[in-house]
Amino acid sequence: MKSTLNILFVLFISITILMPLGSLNITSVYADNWWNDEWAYREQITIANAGTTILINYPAYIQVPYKTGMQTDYDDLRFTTADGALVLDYEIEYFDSTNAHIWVRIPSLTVPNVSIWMYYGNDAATSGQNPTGVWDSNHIGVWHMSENSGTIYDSTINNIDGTPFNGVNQNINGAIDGADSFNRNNSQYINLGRNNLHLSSLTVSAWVYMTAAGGTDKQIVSKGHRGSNTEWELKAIPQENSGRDIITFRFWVNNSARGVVSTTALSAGQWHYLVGTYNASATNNNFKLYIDGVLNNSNTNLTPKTQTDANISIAAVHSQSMTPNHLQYWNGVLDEIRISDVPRSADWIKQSYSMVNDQSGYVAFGGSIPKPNPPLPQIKRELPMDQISRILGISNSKPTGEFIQNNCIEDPEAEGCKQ
Ligand SMILES: [Ca+2]
Ligand SMILES: [Ca+2]
Ligand SMILES: [Ca+2]
Repeated sequence: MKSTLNILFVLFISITILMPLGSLNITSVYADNWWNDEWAYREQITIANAGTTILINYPAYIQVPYKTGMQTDYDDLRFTTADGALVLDYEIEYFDSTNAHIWVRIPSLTVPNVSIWMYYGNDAATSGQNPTGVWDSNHIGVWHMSENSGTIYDSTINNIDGTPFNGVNQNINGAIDGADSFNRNNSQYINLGRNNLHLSSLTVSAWVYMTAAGGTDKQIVSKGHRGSNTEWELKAIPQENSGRDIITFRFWVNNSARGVVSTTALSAGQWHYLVGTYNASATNNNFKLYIDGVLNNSNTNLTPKTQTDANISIAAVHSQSMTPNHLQYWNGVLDEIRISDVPRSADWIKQSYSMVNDQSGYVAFGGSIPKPNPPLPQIKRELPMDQISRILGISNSKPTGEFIQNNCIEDPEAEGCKQ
């Protein structure tokens, strides 16, 4: 505590001697104020950037361990930028007595890292969550699939909520907390609706776990089918007799595939992060497919996609022209499905994989810091310059910073404060 105060005192002097004569609002000299005196603790969180570009409005996945002083339901968590100027939007996907799984929107994830503050320790605080603020307007849908039953909620402002069909097992662990498990023998899928949602560029991503490879094509997420067209689809295609599946992200146009296919096949029984991007304005490599954060393959196909009036589905494709009207069911677990209306960058995708795959390698906690006592930012009186001179120790007695904080500001006439 003493050393902290002395450091701040040096800061106080160095700024003040540059000030013109007159009165001074002392609060303004502290560049790194305690954000809010109602909160008893803060801790620095440093997030490493896996790539080489700054990511704007990046939703960072952070596992926050429970700390003494926190509310047991984590209602008192708050996050701010390093300078305290911005309170950051966050969404708690899940919590228990050990930790909370949280998405925090980072305005600018700089290279090689960025630091933010996490505040906690306020028994009176109610939840500060703002999930729709975490997912910027390029996120069309975000499904954490953490529900154990009923509606599968979209965390974005678009509210593209899903309805499960035919006994989807919703109470299962995934890559990030809860997920949903699908048995193709029971024709299980999730209907997201929005048959009129037509995107130009897009990114489709999911964490996937195949219970078994082979069989038929297995849909992950798709915008459905009519006649000889499917608007878009991300799915697994079995390789004959190999026991492995390749992955494709594509349009189906007049009964022909237009898209990209993985150069490697995936085995069952493993989690993988799959991302397909389509850049509507690119004239080459407009399709890209990423596996586990790495570009696996790209392809150029400039044939435009055909809009269909079929629904968006998870774990199947909806067909307006076939009976039954869903087919190609997934077999296994799906988690964290997202649709965006921009082609996400390679660095964005690498970051998204890395923060889940190696959380402790990308998120560092700096240790709990209790609120200083007396709290420094509470010094709000405007003082005349002659008093500031005395407080600054431009005097024979040269009082220490700690002494000044505790005594001279409140009572400049006290012993040791006078010239
Ligand atoms: Ca509470
Ligand atoms: Ca999840
Ligand atoms: Ca679930």
